[in-house]
Amino acid sequence: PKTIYLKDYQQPDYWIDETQLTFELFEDHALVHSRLSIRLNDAKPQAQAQPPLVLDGQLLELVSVELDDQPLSNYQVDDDSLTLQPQTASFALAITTRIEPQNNTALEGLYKSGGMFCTQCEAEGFRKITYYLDRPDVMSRFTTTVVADRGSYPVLLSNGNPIASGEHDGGRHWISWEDPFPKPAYLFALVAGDLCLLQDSFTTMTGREIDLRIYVEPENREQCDHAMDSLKRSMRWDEEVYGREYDLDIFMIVAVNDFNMGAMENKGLNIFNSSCVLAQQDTATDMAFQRVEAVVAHEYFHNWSGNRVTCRDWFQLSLKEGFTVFRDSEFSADMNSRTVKRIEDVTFLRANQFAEDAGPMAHPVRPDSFIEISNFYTLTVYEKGAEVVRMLHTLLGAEGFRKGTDLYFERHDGQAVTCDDFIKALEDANGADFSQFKRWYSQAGTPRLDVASHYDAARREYRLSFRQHCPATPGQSEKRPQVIPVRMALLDSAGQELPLQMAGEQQSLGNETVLSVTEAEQEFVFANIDQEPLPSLLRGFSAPVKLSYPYSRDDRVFLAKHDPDGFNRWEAAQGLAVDVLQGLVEIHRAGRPLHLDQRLADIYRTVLADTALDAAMVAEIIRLPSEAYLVELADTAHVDAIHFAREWLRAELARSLKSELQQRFDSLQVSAHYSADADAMAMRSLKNTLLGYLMLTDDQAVVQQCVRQFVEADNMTDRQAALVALVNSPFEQPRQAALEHFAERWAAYPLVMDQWFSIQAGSTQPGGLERVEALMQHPLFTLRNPNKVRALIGAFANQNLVNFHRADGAGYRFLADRIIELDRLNPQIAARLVTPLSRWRKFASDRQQLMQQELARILATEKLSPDVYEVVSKSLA
Ligand code: HT7
Ligand code: ZN
Repeated sequence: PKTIYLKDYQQPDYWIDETQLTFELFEDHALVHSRLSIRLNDAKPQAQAQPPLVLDGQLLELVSVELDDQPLSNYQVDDDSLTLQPQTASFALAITTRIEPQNNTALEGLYKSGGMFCTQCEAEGFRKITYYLDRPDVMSRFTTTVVADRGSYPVLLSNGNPIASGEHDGGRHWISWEDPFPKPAYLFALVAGDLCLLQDSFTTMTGREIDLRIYVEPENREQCDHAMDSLKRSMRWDEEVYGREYDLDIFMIVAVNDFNMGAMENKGLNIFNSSCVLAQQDTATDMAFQRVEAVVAHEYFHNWSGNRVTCRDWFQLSLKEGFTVFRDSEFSADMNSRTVKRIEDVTFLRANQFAEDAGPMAHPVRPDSFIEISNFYTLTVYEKGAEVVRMLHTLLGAEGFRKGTDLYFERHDGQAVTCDDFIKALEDANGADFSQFKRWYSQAGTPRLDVASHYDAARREYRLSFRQHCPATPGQSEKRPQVIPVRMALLDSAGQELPLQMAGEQQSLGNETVLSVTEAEQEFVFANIDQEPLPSLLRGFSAPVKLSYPYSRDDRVFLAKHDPDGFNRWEAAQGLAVDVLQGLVEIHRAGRPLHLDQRLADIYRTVLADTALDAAMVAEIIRLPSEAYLVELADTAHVDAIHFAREWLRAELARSLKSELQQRFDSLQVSAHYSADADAMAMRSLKNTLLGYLMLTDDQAVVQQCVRQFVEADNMTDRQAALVALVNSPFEQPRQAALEHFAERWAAYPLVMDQWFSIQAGSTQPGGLERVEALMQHPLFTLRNPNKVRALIGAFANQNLVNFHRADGAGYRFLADRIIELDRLNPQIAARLVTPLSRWRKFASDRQQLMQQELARILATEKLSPDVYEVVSKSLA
């Protein structure tokens, strides 16, 4: 497979001004007729008289080609392209291709999900529909006609507004759609199916009435209200916070069951994985509700950050994804608890993106090269990209950032641009210079920021010394210092923030400031400090770095109890828990007995008694760091010891705090009727975290309480939490009974059954692999549905570390077999499953060998897709 480089980017030789498509859909094939108005790109210096036109196309049967209405036979076709030699600077090209959507298991291009036709064109799926200049800098006005049997496919949708419809013989009908906004082919969409409609409307800030539509399969009709509410709130928020108004008359969302990712922002016709649309008290957890809200917002926000202003090439993917993730996380923070949302995001980033940044697939937010672009829809491009935008927001302040985004949208509306263009707009609007900052886009790896302090009582000065270092990553051995904004405060012995003033400067900085660390080594000296303070550093996780300051355990206890900044209170408790756990892992490995550090129990006791503190915050503070995060932090991760130490600590905390846990749990039982608001969700989050601890106390009364909650819950959050607790417990009888009951009750609900698979796949009880192998045979399991693959195989390999990393390597063998099998059906999903094996360098040498062996076996497989080839070969390099 060929590597593509950013440095090789060139403008296209031709533009496509108009794209007229007609789809004739049948059960065993589809005919795609395209008529393209093409024009030579005269801004591009040409080496020869007129360059050939090379259209992208894959897995297509070419039926006919006409140039300016004359049949053409002088062209070349290979596996990836159609090449012809035009003689004029502008011309019309008509192409007919034949494809087989019903056999498309890769879910890229036009495919069938159940009884419905749908498309997924990002990044390079359009070339599986017809020959085209399938690159994001070629933007065209699309008109699409869909023809299909009226009985089976009464609903026919595409981008834009419907402009005409009619009947054909034989029960077939057609509808034409016109999208007035030029767009790249990756934003094209088509849906045909027997769908029911939830309809609403939204009045924009200039008084335009937008028709909002959510299409789902009839049995899901009752589960769309939350998505619709989320959509309306997103539309209002984007007007208020970014001044962005929706631009078409209709906005449509369609839910499909088979989808490779969460959703897709096609212009005016978003296609969603049903897991990101459907949410109802009885079937969806609070987490699912929040995910629906976030994904609906994310896709909607793309209408400006992605569609109106799009990417010049796929190396710029974070231009739209990093920015849009930042936008959706700020939206969620405004809709729910800001601090809790930040804690969730940071927890996720540190356990997962930091691991990616330290692994063989590490790449900059703007990658320099790729083999298969689908492999670069990564946590680095999305989540780290969002952190980079967040730092820009921090550096400019909300107002400056808004001035910058206003200029960006105004200057680049209708264009395909780069990350540099985004930065330039922020610079120009604010008179700022981000030339050094831009290293965040080009350097991979997570910087370390080591901080030391010195207090000079005589001079009343406090000095913070920073040293930054970014480890080598594949292809980048040397790194230059980055701009690291450190939001911070200094606390006195009562936990009060001290007024800040830099030595030698008159200006008062208030009680909190943002230090810009730009050098490899840099010092900041604060004046007029009367006693040695304790620093509260990197508040709100103001930069995606690994900060290290020599806090003692007592310092962390102090910060956990007194830091006025909620995020850093949580951070201090986490830091203490990490320190305690790392100590326990070592003690356990040395064969010595474990003891509970009472300081951790003391913090937990204090927050459990604090009824004024947001219940969701209490839940976050008493949640121990995940095994995955402990693996990421370790130089060599000893999975069994990590698991043992963490479980031991959980059980020990549960025993020590039994009465406090039970008391708080009981106090939350009285909560009245179900509600999906933030407070009710916070209560459930805490209640179920407490239940998880209480179940470790070997108390039959608690087991009964858990069973009761499972049976009597009036919502899926509580029911699922009880099931998780039972499935992870040693109590065979109630566990089996609950699993059977659940499967019987929810067999007809695929998304609920995904949870059932996932909970079992994640169970750390012994015999995990055998359970997963048995579940693969379950009639509802299929490798063809990405949600099922993620629920069972993904959950096992990513979340069940002790069972996956079995010493005999059977977990690795199982995963490699599934990757090989799945690669023939769906390469994108197969490639994503490689991640846990790719991290082999993290583990002890016996595991390393076994994992490498399986990677080598995958690499030796015949006809491997470029997707899997890229990830596996880079993992072994
Ligand atoms: N922009 C969308 C990306 C996407 C995608 C990429 C590759 C393969 C399948 C896909 N489905 C959706 C999603 C988003 O970030 O909004
Ligand atoms: Zn996105």
